[in-house]
Amino acid sequence: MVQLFKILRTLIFAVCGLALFGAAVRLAQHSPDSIAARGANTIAKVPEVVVMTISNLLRDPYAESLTPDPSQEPGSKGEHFVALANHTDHAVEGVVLRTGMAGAAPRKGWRMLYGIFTIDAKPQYGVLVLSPQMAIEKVVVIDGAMLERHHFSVGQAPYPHGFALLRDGSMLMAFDTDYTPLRVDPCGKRVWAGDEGLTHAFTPDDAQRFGWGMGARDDLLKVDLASGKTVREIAWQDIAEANPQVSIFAMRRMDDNALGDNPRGDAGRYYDDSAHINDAEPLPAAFAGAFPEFAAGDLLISMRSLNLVLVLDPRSLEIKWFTNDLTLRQHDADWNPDGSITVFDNQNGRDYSRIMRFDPSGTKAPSVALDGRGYDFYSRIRGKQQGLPGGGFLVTSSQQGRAFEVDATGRMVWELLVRDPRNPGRNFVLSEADFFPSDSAPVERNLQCPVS
Ligand SMILES: [Ca+2]
Ligand SMILES: [Ca+2]
Repeated sequence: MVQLFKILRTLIFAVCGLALFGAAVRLAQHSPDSIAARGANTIAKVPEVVVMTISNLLRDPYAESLTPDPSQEPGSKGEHFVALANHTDHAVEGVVLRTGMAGAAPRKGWRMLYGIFTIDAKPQYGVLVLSPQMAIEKVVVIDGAMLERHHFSVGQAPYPHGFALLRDGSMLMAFDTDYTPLRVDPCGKRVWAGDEGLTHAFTPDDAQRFGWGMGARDDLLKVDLASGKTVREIAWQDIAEANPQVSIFAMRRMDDNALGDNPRGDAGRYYDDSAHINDAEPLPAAFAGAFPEFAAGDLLISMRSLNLVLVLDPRSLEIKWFTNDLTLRQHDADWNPDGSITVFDNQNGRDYSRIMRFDPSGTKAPSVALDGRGYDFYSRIRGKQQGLPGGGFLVTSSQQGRAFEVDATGRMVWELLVRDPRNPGRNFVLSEADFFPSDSAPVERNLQCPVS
């Protein structure tokens, strides 16, 4: 009898739960922002989270972040790499360096690496802070418990992506696959997890009040850096509609010959991943004088699917400049203090990647600023580039698990690989390496809390 009562009670609870869920779904159609709608949305995602959690338990979550080690591939010259000096209490394995090429010395300055590293005998997301002597001075471990997806704690993300060091020494971090971004203080503690998933780069504005990232809907998101809350969304379709004279967006639109008819205004829908925005970077006021065509705060945007790099006024959505005929599935467009724009040109599907330089004033023709053929440089997807003071580049060749620096004369000065000690011949994909001057105040603030 007691057993029957328990079964009946469970059934009644289940029916009530289903009825409530159904009511919430109906309400969601009328008021998508209501608490009931958000609750229904969260419940609807439970099966997906359960499947993801089980699959994460069954497979190596880092498997898809591994990539061939270029130094172990056929045809490699077999250069000698050595482990980085490590002044921290953490054991760091697999991060190896070679220097002293052609007598060149590394430029004086700090570097930060953001990616997956073997820390304390297991793969972990982290930030390594390298001294001007290229020694590891600090390790920030990003505990998987900090990561969230759809407001659930998930443990692992496939790939850490955008990174930025803020003036107070805290760090912005983005991950792929709509995991929420993080702000992490210099002591490695989470300040916040954002309210929306971000992918790719995550770039603060001048005041560091807001940051720009890319959302899961292939949109631009403006995020309040004090709270992690999204305050504005710009869909790529909004940009296309505001600029009907720029027909590039229609390249990813399906159309129909409509034989026997001649319809107007029937623009078809777009292919999936039509824009694939991967970078949005506000023009710093300090550089604005070098770009008279633009205003501080204008966004330099890369849209991978369209081979398109453009400058957008985020207020009016006017496209002020664009190029789409030289780069191929590019990433990381940067403003430079000399008035040029450089772009990490993946050249996806070809043999080598490169860095292109554009002069938006039109005075100088576009040029190849760094030709990957001289450096065995190829990253089919992803990648970061940073112009260095005095010339040269710091290049993150993500799909080689590699970073290298080239001086103003084109000499490679150092080269670093992130190997996976568990898998000889395989490297961890490296998200980003950033250079900072020796007297960088944000780096000093970051180092004030030595987490190791
Ligand atoms: Ca950039
Ligand atoms: Ca960059």
